Amino acid sequence: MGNICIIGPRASGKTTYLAGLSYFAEAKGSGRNYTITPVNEDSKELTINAENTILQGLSVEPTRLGDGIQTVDDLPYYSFVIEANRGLFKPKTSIQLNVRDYPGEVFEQIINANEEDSIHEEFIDECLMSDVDGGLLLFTEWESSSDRFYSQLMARFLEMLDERGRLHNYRLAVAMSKCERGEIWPGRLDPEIDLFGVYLKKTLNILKRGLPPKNLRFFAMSTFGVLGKYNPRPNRVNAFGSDGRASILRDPPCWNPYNLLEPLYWLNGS
Ligand SMILES: Nc1nc2c(ncn2[C@@H]2O[C@H](COP(=O)(O)OP(=O)(O)O)[C@@H](O)[C@H]2O)c(=O)[nH]1
Ligand SMILES: [Mg+2]
Repeated sequence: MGNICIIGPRASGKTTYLAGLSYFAEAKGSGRNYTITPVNEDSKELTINAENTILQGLSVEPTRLGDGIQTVDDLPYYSFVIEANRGLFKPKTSIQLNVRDYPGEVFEQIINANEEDSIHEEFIDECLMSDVDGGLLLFTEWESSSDRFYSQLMARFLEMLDERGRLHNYRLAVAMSKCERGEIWPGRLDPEIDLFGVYLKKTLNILKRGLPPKNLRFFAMSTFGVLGKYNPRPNRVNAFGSDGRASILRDPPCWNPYNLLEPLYWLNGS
């Protein structure tokens, strides 16, 4: 059973992804082949709110630095166990998913963090602890103008892996989230070439140069998915959630999230 953490900049879809994982496991007719069990208070609450998050856009209030947050213990921590049945001849997979709900800016600011910023240090220490097998990194902007920023972030992240002796023993699943968006949906089939290789070339190159190929893989994911196999219209609409604009599921009976579990299986080495 491996420990996996989830990281990503602001609004990359981390909370929605976790809500989607727990709600999809319950959704009628989803043909789910996994169970997800919340194992602490924060994750139980997230599970209770999952339906509202996905159907009404009432996502958990975004956490902002400065709201009295001094240390990582002031931030929610979600802990789940996922058990998946992947087919008749495959062993059951068991995954321990631990996610500290960091405000995205903690991740975004690793570039400028200095030694007094203990929260950045704690964040990175927690994500790169020796009993963490790997991380799922969610990116959301594909426009080429984001490439410069993402590549700087990744250069710093690789340095931090190196400082902690994790450069050769940390798996990194790099995912483009919200991939049901029309412009990028066709690129989901080979995201390394058709998404990262086209829009985020610098980011791709820095990662490929820095990490052993066996520890790096690119994914495309979407918590909402599209309306059908032959109907590539996004299964999402805009709504007003607690946090202003939010996306919600457009047609719940047709819900088919894309690649929710695949990055976790790969990170888990199964
Ligand atoms: N189009 C689309 N929007 C999404 C998806 N997942 C999340 N979002 C939206 O992206 C915004 C940020 O999501 P959130 O989960 O709060 O991001 P976080 O800050 O990384 O936790 C919200 O408006 C979500 O409704 C997705 O799969 N597709
Ligand atoms: Mg969040």
